[in-house]
Amino acid sequence: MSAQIPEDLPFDFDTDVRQQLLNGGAVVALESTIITHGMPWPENLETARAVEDEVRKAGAMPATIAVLDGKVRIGLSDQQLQKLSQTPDVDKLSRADLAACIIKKRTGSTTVAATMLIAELAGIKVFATGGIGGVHVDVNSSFDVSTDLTELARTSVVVVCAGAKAILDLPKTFERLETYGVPVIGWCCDHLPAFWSRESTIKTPIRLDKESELADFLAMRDRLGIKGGMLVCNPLPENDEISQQHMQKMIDGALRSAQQAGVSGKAVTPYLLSKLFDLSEGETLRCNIALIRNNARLAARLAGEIASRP
Ligand code: PSU
Ligand code: MN
Repeated sequence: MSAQIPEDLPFDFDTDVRQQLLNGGAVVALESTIITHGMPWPENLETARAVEDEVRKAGAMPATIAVLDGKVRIGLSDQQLQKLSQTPDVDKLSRADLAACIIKKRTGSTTVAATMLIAELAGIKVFATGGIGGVHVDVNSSFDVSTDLTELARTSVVVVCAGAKAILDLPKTFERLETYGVPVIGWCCDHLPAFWSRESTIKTPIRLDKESELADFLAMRDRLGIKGGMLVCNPLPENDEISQQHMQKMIDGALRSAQQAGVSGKAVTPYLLSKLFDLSEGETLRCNIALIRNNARLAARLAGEIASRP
């Protein structure tokens, strides 16, 4: 089914992405906070390119989303990708900050929440990321819960990830998603993945094994008029995982050091990811790259299946 391009919105579509959407072809949205705040240079740029290639090789069109000098870009050129990956002090945009960044003509990268919001407006149904944000372990004192969860509750986009980042309180994160009525799908697994590790102790609420099942599920939700996002949790390949035990020791160390340094708010997740990179001597980054590529491949196949339906 061919889509309509929302011409009245302040969006700049990449020409290929626009054409693909008009043709009703498969498009996969990609976020940009992982480029600016999630990975160091030059791995951030290499990964952004590799992820786009994975989507293309699997037969879909990648659309990396960011705000560049106040313009919402749906699909970045290689030059724009290069520039963004080397620009310091880029804003980290969530639902709350998006409009302000546009009117102030600033440059910002989009988190899962902001990317979902823009993808839905642009008519893109599938989105691939590494891991979503969620409930932080110190939630009782910090009240820190990622907007990614509320966005999943309200915005109708399929988000493919390797679970929530394991720096979080995973049981509380999935409890919250259940409260919000967000379907959490374990892709070919009985226990949900824990980002760097293939498995957590949390049982998969809904297990799916085939692309066609996911498309049927989505179509049935549409028929029932159920709005909101879905989370597809895709365990990373076996050879790329870091064992849960080994990860937990490093996560505890990173959390202690964040507390000592007094890090709070938007800075917490980037701080923890970079601390883990140091503690693991680069292993967590290698793993993060493998899992996002893996998610991009699955997202492209799902987008293809969904686009093939009338
Ligand atoms: N996935 C990754 N690395 C990241 C992120 C996701 O592999 O850096 C980003 C996403 O943009 C996500 C954000 O929305 O981390 C969560 O930030 P916070 O916990 O501050 O909501
Ligand atoms: Mn937060």
